Amino acid sequence: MKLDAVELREVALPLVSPFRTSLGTQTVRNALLVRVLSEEGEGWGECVAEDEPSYSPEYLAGAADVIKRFMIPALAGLDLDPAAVGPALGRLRGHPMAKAAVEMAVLDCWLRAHRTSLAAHLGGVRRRVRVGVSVGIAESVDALLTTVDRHLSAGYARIKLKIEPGWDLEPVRAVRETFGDGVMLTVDANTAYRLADLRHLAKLDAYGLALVEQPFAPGDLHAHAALAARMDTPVCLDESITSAEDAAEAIRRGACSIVNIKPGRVGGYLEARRIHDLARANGVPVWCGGMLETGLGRAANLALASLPGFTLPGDISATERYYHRDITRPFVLDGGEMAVPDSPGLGVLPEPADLEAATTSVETVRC
Ligand code: OSB
Ligand code: MG
Repeated sequence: MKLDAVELREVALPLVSPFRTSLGTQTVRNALLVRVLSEEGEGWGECVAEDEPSYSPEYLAGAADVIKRFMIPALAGLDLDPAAVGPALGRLRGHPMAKAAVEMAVLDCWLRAHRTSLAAHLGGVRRRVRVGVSVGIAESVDALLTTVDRHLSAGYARIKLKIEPGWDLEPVRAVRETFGDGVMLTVDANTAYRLADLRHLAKLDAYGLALVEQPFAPGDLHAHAALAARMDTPVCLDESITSAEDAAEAIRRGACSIVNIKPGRVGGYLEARRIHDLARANGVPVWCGGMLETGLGRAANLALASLPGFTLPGDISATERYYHRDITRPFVLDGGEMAVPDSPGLGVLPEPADLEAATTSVETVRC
């Protein structure tokens, strides 16, 4: 298929409640949507870059620029299928989130034309997947317990607590003591610690966590391996893993025994599947991370999470946990699980009125 035009659209979705991590506080999700138009029809992608380059070096305005300036010209005129996008953009270094958004839009368009769902295309084996919720740093332990109680009552299969120095052992202990050993509990530090904190972090072993996610800087595999060697709790990497090669290296060095896979961070759903395959071949469990996606990214993440190696619940929560009004139909939680879309492509489209209401800018680039 050939691209006729690409539409770049920014949307602003106010969050139901502020989301605080060791990197900062978010109250609105500004997202960049990529819509490809071809003779075969349309396809939608979502770029998970955030406003500021804090979680990753990418940021929303930069992603829109690199797509417009370099990626669309690199694809224009080519006879594309989804697997051709990565190689066609291969000479552009970095920018995995921008690449992932473009590939996602081509995947959606191509799969719609071929009447195939993303889950089927990727090799999904489940119609429903278990999901968890990522809980931000709270004002107080009491406020945290109220929030966790609400999510457990809703039926979430796992609770992830954001931590940072000064907000770690105490909130984790309080949640464990209040809700008991039956709750699957994890923590995510978003790189907030240093090697000197190793002894402190190892105290988390007392709370039966399913994993500790990304305590150290993205490039510091050494610190993660050192922690893994002295902790019983499995170490999981998020920010450190930007490709299948990274994942292989981290596993080989003992820096993680679980991998958080986010398609945006690794350059797309096809690279995400490669990491899944590699991890599975090494007996390493994976789970699908989240970036406060709109319903488009949520639909695609559910498809990815239906692959056999995704054995831990993902950060794919119901729409109501993020937004009062999303741009697609709402996704709902049912018995700790969510349904994997099974219609062609992503299986969802933006609802025109909701999309209009959220849109802050649109630009069409002809190919
Ligand atoms: O580290 O997993 C993370 C959101 C934005 C940036 C980084 C992260 C997160 C989350 C949210 O934890 C997960 C979700 O989308 O529910
Ligand atoms: Mg994380």
